[in-house]
Amino acid sequence: MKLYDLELSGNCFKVRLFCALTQLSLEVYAVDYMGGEHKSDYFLGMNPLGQIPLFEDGDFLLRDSQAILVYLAQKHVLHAWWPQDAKAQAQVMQWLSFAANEIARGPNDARLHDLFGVDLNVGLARERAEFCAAILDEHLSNHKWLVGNGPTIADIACYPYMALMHQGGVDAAPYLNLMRWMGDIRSLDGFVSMPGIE
Ligand SMILES: N[C@@H](CCC(=O)N[C@@H](CS)C(=O)NCC(=O)O)C(=O)O
Repeated sequence: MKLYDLELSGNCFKVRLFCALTQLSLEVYAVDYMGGEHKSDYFLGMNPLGQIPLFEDGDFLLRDSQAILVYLAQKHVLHAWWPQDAKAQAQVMQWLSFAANEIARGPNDARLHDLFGVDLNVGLARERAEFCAAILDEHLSNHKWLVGNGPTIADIACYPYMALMHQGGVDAAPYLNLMRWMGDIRSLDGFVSMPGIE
């Protein structure tokens, strides 16, 4: 299994982190992102969106960090991470969508502005980041994990850009339940980090 990766990408980190936590072996290929490799003809042939992460398993190609987490957990029968019960699975999906939408347009965008100089409405992105933090903080006030009694791919999908939120100018410290949850994720056996996460 191969990941077309960028070390500084929180979306790629989701896949690296999940494989580390579950001891799945992964070949990591560093895409020359600054050189535009992800927009080259050969790469667009594999992912017409021109985005990383891109995942390869034999002749199977898959884009989108959330979809990759689902594939890995289902293929490797990691049912604790991807529950098979209808309600729990749908609740995991709910948070995967939150990661792909609200978190992407909030803390992820604010970081893209501050760290990578992307021209976007950073005030709005920071407002959205605070909204994400508040939603998670409230949920985590009476749940140890996002879904059920243990970590799932929902936690892995939501964690990176919340932990990197400070790089977009938003402080997580006032959100005590969020801070507690991020600490619990860092304490998981096999946890690996990325630049920007202590
Ligand atoms: N929904 C995708 C988003 C992937 C994404 O936005 N990747 C960024 C890097 S973190 C990228 O490749 N951006 C280049 C572009 O969109 O042109 C995921 O969760 O993997």
